[in-house]
Amino acid sequence: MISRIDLRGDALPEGPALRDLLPRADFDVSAALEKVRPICEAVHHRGDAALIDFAEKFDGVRLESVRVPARALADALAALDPEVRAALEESIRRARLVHRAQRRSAHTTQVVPGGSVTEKWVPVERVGLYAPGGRSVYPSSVIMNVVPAQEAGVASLALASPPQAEFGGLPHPTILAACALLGVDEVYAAGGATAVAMFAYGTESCPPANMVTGPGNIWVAAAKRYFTGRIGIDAEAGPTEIAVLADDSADPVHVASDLISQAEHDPLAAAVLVTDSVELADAVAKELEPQVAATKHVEDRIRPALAGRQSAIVLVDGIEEGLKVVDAYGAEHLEIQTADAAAVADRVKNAGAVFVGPWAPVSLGDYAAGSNHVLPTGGCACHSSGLSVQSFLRGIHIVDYGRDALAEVAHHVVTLAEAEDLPAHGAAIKARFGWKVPESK
Ligand code: HSO
Ligand code: ZN
Repeated sequence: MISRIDLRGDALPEGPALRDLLPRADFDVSAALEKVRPICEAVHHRGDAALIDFAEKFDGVRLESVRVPARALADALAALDPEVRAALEESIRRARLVHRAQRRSAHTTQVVPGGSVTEKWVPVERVGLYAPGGRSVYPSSVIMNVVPAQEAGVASLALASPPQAEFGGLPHPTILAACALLGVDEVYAAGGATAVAMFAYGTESCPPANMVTGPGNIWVAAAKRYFTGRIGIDAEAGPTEIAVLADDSADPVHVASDLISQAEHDPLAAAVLVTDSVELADAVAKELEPQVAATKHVEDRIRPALAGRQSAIVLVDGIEEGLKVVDAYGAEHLEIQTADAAAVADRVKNAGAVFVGPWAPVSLGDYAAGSNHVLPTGGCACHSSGLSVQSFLRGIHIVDYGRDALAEVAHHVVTLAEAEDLPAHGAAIKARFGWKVPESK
């Protein structure tokens, strides 16, 4: 069901050459870009009317309005299963604890007497959050997007999720209930690229947003790319990934169940085990069969995900080599199931999130560790972080210099302006000192 890549024996290649040996899904956002362009432009030109037409075409339901009435949110919360409600509340509580601690306060550096630079952190004013519908109705993702934005102090938060024909054109009730629990009352029934376009351009019923975040399929990723530069985005989320770095101390039953847990998301989901133990590799491969057979979503997602070219068991000579492999891969989620897992985890450089030891499976992080589950995929963990309070803040430098402080450095500024052939830059300094460069102290 899952292929094997044997990297034992020879020394591992470095950097990109190593990455090329590792499995990864095809997720070609640029090809999808051309398809979303007309959709985005239709929303630009026809606003709500285009959203309503697209809902009819893609979701099979004619909407009266794209804005979800407040009543529908209250009804969804009232109808929510009390156990689901309690679990969502606990998830929110833990996420708030972790994200609140990420807040940043302003910091002033006194560069010289009378000359300072303050970095202050200002939340993005208005954010549009996207929650997928269809196969992935995840109230947990609503929490993971809303909590950091709220903790960052974003004043205006709106959420969009596809209209569902079976719920009379409203987004899925659990999404609405999660919004109600989080205090998000501005919700729209719009899906995929149309929702991103709605937030980017604004329509009659939805004011434009400065930033759009949230997971989604390739169309959502393509729409985010289409608007990059016009609005802020979190990331172009690709299919979910789990990598497990394990030695012979790992329990194959746990490793197999964790690989399957993320394969459950999508036929393109990636499940990668990196191990120096052939015994563990054999045991996990064997264990996958009965566990897969016993679960749901088998033929449509799990089997194709595990059998796909994006998943594999990678054999390495030792945990040292394993660390090189997982760093080259840069997984969205990385589990360390080795002896002394904390020490190994400490050495990881590239991963969206690291899960340490046998009691921290990715499923915990998906719902209730307090960590965020919107994480970089497709190797983007090598340069990007998961969603956090920081994602919704802008750092602004406040430059405050008095006369003496400017005079002290004026000579250097004028010198650099001349070196760059920008005499008017230098003149802006000289003008303040009777058109002369003040003597440096
Ligand atoms: N593992 C997914 C998030 C998720 N899991 C939502 C369950 N629900 C991507 O990190
Ligand atoms: Zn998940």
